[in-house]
Amino acid sequence: PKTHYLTDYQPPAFEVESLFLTFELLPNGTRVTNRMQVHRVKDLSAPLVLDGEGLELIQVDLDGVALMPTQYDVTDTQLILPDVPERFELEIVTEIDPENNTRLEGLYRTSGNYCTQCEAEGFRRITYYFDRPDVLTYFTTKIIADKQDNKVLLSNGNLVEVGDLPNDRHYAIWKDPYKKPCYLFALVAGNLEEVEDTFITRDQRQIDLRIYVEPKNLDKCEHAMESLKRSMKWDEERFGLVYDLDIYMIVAVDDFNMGAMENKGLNVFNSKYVLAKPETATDADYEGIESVIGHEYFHNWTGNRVTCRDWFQLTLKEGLTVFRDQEFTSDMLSPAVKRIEDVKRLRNNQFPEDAGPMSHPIQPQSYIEMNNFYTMTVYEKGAEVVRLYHTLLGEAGFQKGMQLYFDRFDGQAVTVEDFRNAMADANEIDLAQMHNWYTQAGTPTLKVEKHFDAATGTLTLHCEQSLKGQSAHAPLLIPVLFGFLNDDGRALPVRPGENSRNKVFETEKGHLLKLTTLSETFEFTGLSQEPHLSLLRHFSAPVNLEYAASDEELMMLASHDADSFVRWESIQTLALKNIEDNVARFQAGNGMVFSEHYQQAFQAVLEAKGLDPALKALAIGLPDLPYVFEQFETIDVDAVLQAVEYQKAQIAQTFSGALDKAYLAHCSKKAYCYDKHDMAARMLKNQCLAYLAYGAEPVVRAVAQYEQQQNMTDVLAALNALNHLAVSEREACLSDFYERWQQDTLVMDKWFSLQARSESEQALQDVRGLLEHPDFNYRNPNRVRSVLGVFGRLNMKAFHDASGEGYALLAEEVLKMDKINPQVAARLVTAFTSWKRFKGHRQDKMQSALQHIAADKALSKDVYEIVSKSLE
Ligand code: BAL
Ligand code: ZN
Repeated sequence: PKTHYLTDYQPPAFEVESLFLTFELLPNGTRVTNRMQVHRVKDLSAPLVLDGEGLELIQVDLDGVALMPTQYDVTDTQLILPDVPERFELEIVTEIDPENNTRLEGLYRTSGNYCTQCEAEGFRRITYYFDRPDVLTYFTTKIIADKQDNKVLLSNGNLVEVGDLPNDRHYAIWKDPYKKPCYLFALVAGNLEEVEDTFITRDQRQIDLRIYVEPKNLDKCEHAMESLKRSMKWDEERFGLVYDLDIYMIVAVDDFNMGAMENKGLNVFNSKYVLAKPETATDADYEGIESVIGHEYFHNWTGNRVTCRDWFQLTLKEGLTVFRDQEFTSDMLSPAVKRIEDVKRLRNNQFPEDAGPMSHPIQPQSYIEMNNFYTMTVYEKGAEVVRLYHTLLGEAGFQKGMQLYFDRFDGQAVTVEDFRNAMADANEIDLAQMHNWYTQAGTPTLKVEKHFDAATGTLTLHCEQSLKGQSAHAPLLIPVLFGFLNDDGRALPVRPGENSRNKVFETEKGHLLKLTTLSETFEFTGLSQEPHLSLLRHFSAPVNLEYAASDEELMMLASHDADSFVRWESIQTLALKNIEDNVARFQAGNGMVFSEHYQQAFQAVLEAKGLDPALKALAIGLPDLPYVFEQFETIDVDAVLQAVEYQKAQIAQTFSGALDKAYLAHCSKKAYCYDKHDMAARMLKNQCLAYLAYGAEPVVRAVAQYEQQQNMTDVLAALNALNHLAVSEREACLSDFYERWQQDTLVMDKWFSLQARSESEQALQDVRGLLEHPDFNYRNPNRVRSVLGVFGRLNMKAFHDASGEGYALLAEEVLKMDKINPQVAARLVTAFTSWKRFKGHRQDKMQSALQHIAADKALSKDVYEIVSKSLE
């Protein structure tokens, strides 16, 4: 397969003035007529090359004259017209088969309805076109379909005409007044029902809001609609950005590769991010819906109005829009909780990606299959890099930069450099060094050493940055938010010494130190005592911090620091130290210990007065396994799992009374409400419940909570608590759950995923059973992910079973899935990418599984790219 390089970018040779698409919808033979007005902008002799895949070409007309097949070339991926005039009209007729499109790229059918997914390169599966984001044009779309099965006919922009046709057919014409690249095109048709509402913009325009769903789901749209209205209001208030069409439509479909898609005026969503009611959706689902609805809405400006020049710029729109959705959630719920959740997400998912064979900078330099680069790195690390600008410039400076960005680039396809220059020019500062964050892969390590001279009251902080395996990397600009504390946790003054005045700043987020070189010393004076350091407050840069804090210091920070992130981080570090210690003990054949300091910090936080219960829940939770694994050069699965098991059991045993008390104190009979206080209470209660299930009476509370059936958050937490136990209560609850919810696809995904991640001895066998279950469906990505994705990513015990059977099972399923949906298969195979990190026989067996996949000669380029890079 071909590798694409950023350095090969060439501007397009042709411009499309307008595009008129006609779809005659039929499940197995949809006819697409594409009429475009084109003119040449450069390269007088260049042929016209259009992208197209999986299309049956019926006819090509140039300026109204049908071409003979000898006048063009058709390959598997292109239509080439060697000789075209400077300005011309081209009409291309193709036929496609939506019913058998299991890749879910281009036009396909889901639950009997038609829908599209074009990003990144799906439009070429609809018609021959310039499938690249820097060719923008005005789209008009005519949809013709059978009336009986397609009451609703939707596309981008405004509805301009509808009418009836012979043979019980009808049509609709949609015109989008904004120029767009084809990846933002969408079409939806079928028998969907709509929920309607309106939003009044700050300039008093009324926008029609519509959510389209299958009739059975009409009662689950309220939260999504409220989330949309909140997003629209927030973007006006915080970013000054107002919606620009008269209608905003969201369609929920069950079969979707991504979470959702920001097509202009017509978002298509994975139903998981639309449908919710308290009985069926958890707090995490509600929060996810609000955030994804926000994300897609925010793309209307950051992505659609200003788009990407090429796919190497993906983080331009995704990093920025994730940053915006993070800020939205933070403003709607709790900023402290949101920041910690985002850091956990980054560390559990992006850090391992960046330490493995698929590691890439937020602006990748090359790819084989673009879909493989919709990654945690481009999205989440990309958002962290946008956050760096925000930290450096402050809210007002950042907004000035955004304003200039839109003033300069509205309606254009641009680059990450354009964004950086707008930020720099608007604030009249030099941000050139930020470039290094875009071009270097890997999680940087920030090492800090302190030295205190009591005689002069001077503190020196020596800071060093490094990137693993890169001896001479270009230095990153690392903003470090920090504070000094005395023994009681009170803030001490920060007075930069002579050499540090221009590197230490007062910002709206607190004291900020700017590290711009590989190694630098910062001096602080006027200190009457040696301060404790609170470093990387708010997690101000996506780095691994190495600072040798003592247990006493960590305990003090966990109890007293002004910054919630540092408080959480300090207790997490104590937990991690305890786990690491026990891993070493296990490996040496010694008994494990339960750290006194961790116990004290745990108790202090659990019993702290006035602390947000959500922060308590996060603090007393153990670091997630992927992050624990990341701490080790070589991963000893057995030792880590034993150490974590031990830690949970010790917590349950030592704190059973306090956990039970906290559990009861946060139980409530109140009806479900999506409210941060109620959510916080549920979070703490359910964290306690999870620990109690490792104690002396594991099932009592969980079974009672399950039986109450108060809301899905609590029901699922109860099932989770029971999930690792080999007890009849677990089976009884799971089967009751199945009986209640077997008709609800999204709820059934939870039932599948619970079993796929069970720590029980039976798990491997259970996963085999789930794949044979009548409700398992290889064509539904959510269902596949809820079994195989969860198994490979979250079930460390069963996936890494010493027999190697977990690996063999996933390898076979990847091969099977690759023939159905390569994008989904490629995600599943990432469970193997870190194989070199594992110890001994596991490493060998993971390698064999990858080699087995690689031996398939018909692999998709999606899976091929990941497997081949992993085996290099
Ligand atoms: N653009 C792909 C889906 C998303 O990030 O919104
Ligand atoms: Zn996005």
